Amino acid sequence: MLKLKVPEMSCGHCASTIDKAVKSVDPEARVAVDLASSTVAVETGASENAICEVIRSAGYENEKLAA
Ligand SMILES: [Cu+2]
Repeated sequence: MLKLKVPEMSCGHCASTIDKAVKSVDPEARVAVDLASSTVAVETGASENAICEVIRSAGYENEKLAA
């Protein structure tokens, strides 16, 4: 499981933008957004870098956390 810190994520709209971005890379991905801690957990078969990149392209800087 990939865990990301996404500091600028602040509401449900951000969460759904990030969810869609991840699913554009891997439609089967499981995405769990926790707004309270500004973290996103992703279960995916895609590469971690691809997920980080697509979230960044959607406008959200992010940083990988230790799993
Ligand atoms: Cu938002």
